[in-house]
Amino acid sequence: MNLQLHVLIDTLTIPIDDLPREIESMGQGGASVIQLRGKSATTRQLLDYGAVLRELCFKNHLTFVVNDRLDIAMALEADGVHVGQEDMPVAMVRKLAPSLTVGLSVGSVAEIDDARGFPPDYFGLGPVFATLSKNDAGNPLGIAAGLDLVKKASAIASVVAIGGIHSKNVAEVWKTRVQGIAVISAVMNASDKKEACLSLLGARD
Ligand code: TZP
Repeated sequence: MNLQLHVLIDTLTIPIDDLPREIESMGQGGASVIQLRGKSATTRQLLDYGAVLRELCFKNHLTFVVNDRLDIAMALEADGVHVGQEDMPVAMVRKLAPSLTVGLSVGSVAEIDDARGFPPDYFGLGPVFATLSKNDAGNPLGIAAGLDLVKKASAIASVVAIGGIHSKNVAEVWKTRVQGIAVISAVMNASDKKEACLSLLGARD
């Protein structure tokens, strides 16, 4: 699975009518995974918006992942589900939906160690830098501590770095040898989403 660039989309961020153009643009820029989020969305909103997103991901050869909600992921026949520390444990996700790719958020050695018994397919490791996109993201790890965690986590699963990553600091992140990065604002705040994706990926050495 190509983990290089996850773009996280909240149901409220891109109007549904703009999705076809914007998803195509992200795909052209090298995004490989689209994650549906919707912290304040109702189940019905997630299903309606997600159905459109799912179809567009299929059309543009992008992996479609649902954040937090295994029920929504299963209903939409998503490729994967991404869970946090307070969500359904990876072991239970595997039991209920063995074919799904599973991502797990981690931000400490303890959380990485905890995942050893039932490893996810990839870790979302962060926040690497300060972020305004998630209230409860926790303190930024910084690159030095982040690098340490990347090494530990890589022994268990692939690693995708997240949190405050943008075109000016992304080169430092790529140097840690993560398999991918995940972003919200770096792409959502850009009017040209293809360019935004290209510049994040172009910083890889
Ligand atoms: N998990 C840790 S940080 C974060 C999530 C979902 C938010 C990332 O958003 P941004 O705008 O790329 O910092």
